[in-house]
Amino acid sequence: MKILSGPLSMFGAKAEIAAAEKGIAYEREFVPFSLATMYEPKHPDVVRINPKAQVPVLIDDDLEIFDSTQIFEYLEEIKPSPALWPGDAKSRARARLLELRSDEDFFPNCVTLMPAQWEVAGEEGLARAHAAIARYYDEMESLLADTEYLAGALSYADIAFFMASFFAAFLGAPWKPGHARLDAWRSGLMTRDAFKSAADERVAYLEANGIKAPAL
Ligand SMILES: N[C@@H](CCC(=O)N[C@@H](CS)C(=O)NCC(=O)O)C(=O)O
Repeated sequence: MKILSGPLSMFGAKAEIAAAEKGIAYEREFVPFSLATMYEPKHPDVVRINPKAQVPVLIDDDLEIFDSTQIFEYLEEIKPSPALWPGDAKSRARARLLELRSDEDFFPNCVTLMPAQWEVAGEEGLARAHAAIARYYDEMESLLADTEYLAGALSYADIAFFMASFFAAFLGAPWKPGHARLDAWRSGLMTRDAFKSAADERVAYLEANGIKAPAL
């Protein structure tokens, strides 16, 4: 199995963490990426497999798929244990919704904080993104009052929000000191090899490129 990812790809890191948590052996290939040229030139397999030409892409013999959430579903099918979706239907639906919201509700606000977007967003847009991120952190902080992980046991929802909040932090939106449960949640995840190595690698890439990485 091969995962095409990127040295600063948060969606690629999701796929890498999930495969590692499951104990699935895979070869990782980073596509061309630099802070100056971003994902250009595109990797030919990425262009061929994903109409959006984005990573991650997973190749497993004759299977070629893309999108981090689709990759989660495939990994869960081929190696159900350890489970990364909860066992009962309602808990699983909640976990899936949290995973989707991390990508589609929380992360777009982080994209607004990227320097290339500042002019497009304007001051008001940036303020709106910061406020939305802060509200989301507050919501996750409350959720963690009753549970160690976002959806009960460790799940794909944790993987998604761990990486999304990592990106928010280095883009200038870390959570505030009042978010003690989020701190404990992230520290707990950082004791797991899969999470730690994905985060450490991204920190090393940022630092090698002169960008201050979030404190983990
Ligand atoms: N929904 C997709 C998003 C993938 C995505 O945005 N990938 C980024 C890297 S993190 C990418 O390849 N960007 C390059 C581009 O859009 O040209 C997923 O979950 O995999």
